[in-house]
Amino acid sequence: MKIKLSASIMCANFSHLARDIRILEEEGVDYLHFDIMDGHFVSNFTMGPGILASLRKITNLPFDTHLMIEKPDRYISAFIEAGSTFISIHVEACPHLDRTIQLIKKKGAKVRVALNPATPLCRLDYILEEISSVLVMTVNPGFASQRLVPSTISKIEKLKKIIEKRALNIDIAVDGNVSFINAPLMVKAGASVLVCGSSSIFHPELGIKEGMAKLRESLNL
Ligand code: S6P
Ligand code: MG
Repeated sequence: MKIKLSASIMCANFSHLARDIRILEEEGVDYLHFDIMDGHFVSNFTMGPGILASLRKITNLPFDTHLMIEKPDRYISAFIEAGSTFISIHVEACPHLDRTIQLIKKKGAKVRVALNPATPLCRLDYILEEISSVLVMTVNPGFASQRLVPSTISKIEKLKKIIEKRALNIDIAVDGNVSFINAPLMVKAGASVLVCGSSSIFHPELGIKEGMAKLRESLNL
């Protein structure tokens, strides 16, 4: 599968968002990743649908929206109307997971189902045919600049085998500490969508262009 890069906007410079998005477009990223946090499912706060709607006017890049919120059903329509192409929901926040998946599809977006590092793959058993991708959290959600949870690499490998065995066309997306060192390991394990934040594209010691070049070099892209 082609490797797709999803730029984590949470790690961009919020006082220069339009400028950063222009650079990301020039650099050929595939998606913009929006981390939505409500102070409950995770302890941090980030942004709401208004910010996405306003950025929707300045770019055609697909929006990859990651809901780290309680009761996500309440806000799915708002984030799709704000321009999201993909909606990620956490199994840990969805007691009626199939219903939430069907709601996203009915509203016209593609579904990614996200798993925290300690959540087992068997939570996907009965919904895998219904979704376009799985988001494997490779850090505990809530914050940028964390260290990889090492057991998530074998989790990606196991998920890849399950997808192949069931002959599905599903992307494995990975989110958290996708660094120049970890990214190739994640891709080797089976990941095809990389969420890129402060460990690569928005590395604090590099500009976006240098971060992209270094990431591409590490992946031979
Ligand atoms: C974490 C969030 C992520 C981060 C991204 C940051 O809760 O879902 O999308 O924004 O992982 O990247 P990094 O390279 O700082 O871990
Ligand atoms: Mg995320």
